Amino acid sequence: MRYVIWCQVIDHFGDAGVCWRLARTLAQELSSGPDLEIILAIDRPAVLGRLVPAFDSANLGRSDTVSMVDGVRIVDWQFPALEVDVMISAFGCRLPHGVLETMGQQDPPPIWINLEHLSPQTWVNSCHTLPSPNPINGLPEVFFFPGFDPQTGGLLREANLLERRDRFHADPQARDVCLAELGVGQADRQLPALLAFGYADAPLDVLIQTLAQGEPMLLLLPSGPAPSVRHGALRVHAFGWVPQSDFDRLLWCCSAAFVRGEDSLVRAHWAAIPFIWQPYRQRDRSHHDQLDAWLERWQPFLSEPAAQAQVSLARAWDRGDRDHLPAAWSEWLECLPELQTGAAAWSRQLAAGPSLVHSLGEFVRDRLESRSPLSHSLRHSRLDSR
Ligand code: TRH
Repeated sequence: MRYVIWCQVIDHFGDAGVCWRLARTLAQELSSGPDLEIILAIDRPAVLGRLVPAFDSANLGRSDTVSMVDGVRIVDWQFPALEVDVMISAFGCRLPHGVLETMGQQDPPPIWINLEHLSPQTWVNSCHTLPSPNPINGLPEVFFFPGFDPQTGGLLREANLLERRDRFHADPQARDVCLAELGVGQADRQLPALLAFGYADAPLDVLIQTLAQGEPMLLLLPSGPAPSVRHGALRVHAFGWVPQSDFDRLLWCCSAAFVRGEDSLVRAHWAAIPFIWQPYRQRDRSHHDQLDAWLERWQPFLSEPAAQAQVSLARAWDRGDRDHLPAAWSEWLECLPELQTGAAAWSRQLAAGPSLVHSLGEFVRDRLESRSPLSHSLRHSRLDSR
């Protein structure tokens, strides 16, 4: 059973970040026996190399150098995709020339899934798994939406993630060890930590000035690395960058976070901490609508004052509203205990649903079963009952 995931990196890290997490989780949780093959074809392997240090992007494509990492075969964009059972084009990427034709000549043709971006907006619910015939090869490309509602494919979540999170919190040394690995000094490791992972237009300077006037706190920045700097009561530690496999532990050290894009948004939900999301910037400013849809989803988990505090800070951060950020931060900080309870409740509700890989595996199995008996041998694809 051969899956090929096509990843075209637009910018930043999320395209590669989501595709890698999907590929790795499929390889670990979709057990179709010895013939399972998960292949990730990526057009800018160096971006993946930043996330996955075990992957040597410089060697990809050199002669027959093949990179196998965590059960995933990583290939370059010119990969000759033959005899593929499941084709996943991530975020609607345009498949390399020739792949569309090859797919059309394959018998039976591959199941073709277009893995869409995650959106908190509810319109995705009615579009999930809708097929669209491709004009070149006539094959149905199925739009597969991750999402927050049961009518979608759910969110990427490794089977043992929440148990690992809870074990981390139960271990009195874990946070100190993790922060020490980031280069945080012993005294500063006792402080409550806040991660700020935003886009260049985020008003980080105003946030630092505001935090400097508050209670002692450790601010973690994915820049540098550089020695910690003190600003009033604030310790700012630029830790550089951690491998994607350590990003969850980074979140688990924090009492709160600012995250962005798609993958770190989902990880913050699984960390079940109070957090603010900065959506990926869109030229038509539709990221404001994305944010408002996400803020709407907080309502059932928060009282009116806490929900308003979440809206005020998220909008001030997302819009770069330097004037309102200080007051919005103070208001949010006052609601932190309730924001913590609400974040944990929403996280539990999201975790009660099937993970994206589970939904994807079920969808593929149903499609194969609806085919001719020929595919009976493929029916052994199954998901561990995790
Ligand atoms: O980097 P991003 O802004 O990626 C964006 C979004 O995914 C957006 O939806 C997409 O359209 C655009 O790329 C092209 O944010 P995101 O999605 O959180 O991805 C960041 C990845 O980087 C995520 O997998 C976490 C990882 N990461 C690390 O591995 N180490 C780190 O130190 C940090 C801070 C992040």
